[in-house]
Amino acid sequence: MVIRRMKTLQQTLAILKPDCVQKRAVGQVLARIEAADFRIKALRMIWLTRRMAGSFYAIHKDKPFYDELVSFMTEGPVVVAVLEKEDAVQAWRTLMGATDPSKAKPGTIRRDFADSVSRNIVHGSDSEENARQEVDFFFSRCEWAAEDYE
Ligand code: IDP
Ligand code: MG
Repeated sequence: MVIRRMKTLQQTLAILKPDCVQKRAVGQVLARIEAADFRIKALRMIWLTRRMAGSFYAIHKDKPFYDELVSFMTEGPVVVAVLEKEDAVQAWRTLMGATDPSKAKPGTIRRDFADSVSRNIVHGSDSEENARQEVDFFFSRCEWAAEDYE
């Protein structure tokens, strides 16, 4: 008899931003991710160039906070990760909390660790399509697309 798993796993991209690394909160944030039942499929620390950060956030290039955002994202290294779980895109955004930490729900990562709407500790993809693009921006498929390893 063949037992098939009915769950549809989804992947999303997480970034632990420079403020997260500076606060030495990487371990605590990763622990929350794992406690929330995500599987970490790929993980890397990288110091973004202005070109990379600007390109990653190109969707915001006309926003008043774009220059501030690029400067912030390049002020130190970040940790990028592919997270996998059922409905991962929404689940990771829920765990992160609202963009503005003062509006984020208690118990969310941004509420507990972030200082402001600009320095808000973590990034998460906002749709399945953007998640695919953002994962591809940082990782080669061969780094994380392997079959389940459990
Ligand atoms: P998100 O990270 O919750 O998806 P976005 O609206 O996509 O929020 O904004 C991207 C990032 O730009 C935010 O996480 C934050 O770092 C920064 N940002 C957003 N809004 C503001 C703002 O009003 N002032 C300064 N920085 C902002
Ligand atoms: Mg966004």
